[in-house]
Amino acid sequence: MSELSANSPAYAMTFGKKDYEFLKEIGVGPTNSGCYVNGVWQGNGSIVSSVNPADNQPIAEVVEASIQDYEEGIQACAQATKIWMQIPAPKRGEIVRQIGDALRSKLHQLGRLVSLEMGKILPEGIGEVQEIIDMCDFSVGLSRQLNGSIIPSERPNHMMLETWNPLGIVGVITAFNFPCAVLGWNACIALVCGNSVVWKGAPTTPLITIAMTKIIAGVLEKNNLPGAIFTSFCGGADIGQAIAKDTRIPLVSFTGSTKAGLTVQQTVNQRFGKCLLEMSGNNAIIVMDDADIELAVRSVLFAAVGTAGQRCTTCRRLLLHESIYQKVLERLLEVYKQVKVGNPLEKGTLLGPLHTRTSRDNFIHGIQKIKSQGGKIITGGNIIDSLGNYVQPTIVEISANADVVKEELFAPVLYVMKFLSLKEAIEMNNSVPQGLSSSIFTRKPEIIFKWIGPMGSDCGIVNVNIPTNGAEIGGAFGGEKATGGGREAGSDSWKQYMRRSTCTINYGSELPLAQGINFG
Ligand code: UN1
Repeated sequence: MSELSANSPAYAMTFGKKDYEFLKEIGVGPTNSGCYVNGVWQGNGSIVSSVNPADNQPIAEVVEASIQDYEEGIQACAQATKIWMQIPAPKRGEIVRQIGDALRSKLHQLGRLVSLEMGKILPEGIGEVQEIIDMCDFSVGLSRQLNGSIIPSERPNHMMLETWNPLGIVGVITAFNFPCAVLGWNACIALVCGNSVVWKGAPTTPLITIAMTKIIAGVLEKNNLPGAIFTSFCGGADIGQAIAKDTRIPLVSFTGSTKAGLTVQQTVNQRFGKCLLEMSGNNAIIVMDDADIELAVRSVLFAAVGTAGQRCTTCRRLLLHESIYQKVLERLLEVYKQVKVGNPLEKGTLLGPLHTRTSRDNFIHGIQKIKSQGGKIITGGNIIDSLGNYVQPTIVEISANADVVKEELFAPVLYVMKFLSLKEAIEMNNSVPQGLSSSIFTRKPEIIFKWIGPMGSDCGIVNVNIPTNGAEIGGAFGGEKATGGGREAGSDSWKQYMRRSTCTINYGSELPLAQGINFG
């Protein structure tokens, strides 16, 4: 065992804690129906166990959706959509405001469940629920600002305007790593825009899907609205495929791997549906020679080790100017040694387990591949012997050209590389297939503006002096290239959840044609 041993006092863990009492307060029991269909809880598919990543013990059982459950749910949802889209947008905003309040009252219980079931540390679990509350607040304001525009017409007595109408049903497929925040980004906006939502949560986080749905269902019920406005399914790839194929769903928002997302995109495109894709990232932090080193080191720690490296915004590549290379690396090694690995629910833990046994196996295979491609492990590189899926936070020195550097390994593994000039650093940043997030550490305005300009980072998120992860909801979130091109959450992302109607109105009695055409 290396210095990061499970037996070391720094890694004291409390496994097997069975304190699940709080789950009752958010509507989760030992056995649960996993589909909310037409306002009723049901489930006729497989029975699955939700497993605690900290000890691989089952937490509770869930009955997933069958294809029949899905069909029933979509039919009811299509009916409910007709009611929902006719409710004025600010009134829809009021419903989303109530959802935000309901989430506020259960913030700690829901955050605890995220931590328990996904494995991220409690402050991050609570932060994730806070992210949906923020999205509710944002969307309430937005519900009074779904503004169209008036465009000058070239024809006399004509008026041209753009109005925004709901799409209908929005399908939302989310991943295990943000099992509820990503639902929030999509659902809050989709709902105020007048769409119903069909949600399939990640197969390994069904309890969060159920608890979140119960909160939303409670608000719909209290307001005498059809439950089918929010239809939700626990289930696997068959339900995901059904959503992708379904012509009743004009927009499918997918979060997950590039591989799975490509299949979804191709299926949705086949039927001329729209896709909003938020897929793999391979995010770099660049540290220039003038950077505030302490700020950079703290940022790298959060970006590379936070959420056990399982964010799509996790920093996977650290590009260091050669003149500060050694200094930064030494400081990083110092802070990595202080990282407390342990039960994510326990105070002080910084690194929880990976989400599943498979994630841990992927880490093992990833490390083998790294070594076979010339990677030098500077720290970490091993799993930690325990009942859970714990691995060591890992730093690797490797060539930027190694194939493995182009891939997303969903674990706390950081590749460190050297550069000589800004130009070289930007080229390295842009040299991977993915294009989600990026950050540079510098104090020089000329570097900052080059970095955010046309010859700078090619990512959707282009930060300065902050980590690659932890984006606020106010900005549009998403990335380019193999990340999929989608933009979710803030800014004008809402436009993707609506259809634009360009209306030209003739209020005169003549028929002048555009481009001056005289047609008889
Ligand atoms: C994700 O990993 O899928 O910027 C989303 C962040 C979070 C969202 C991450 N707000 O890190």
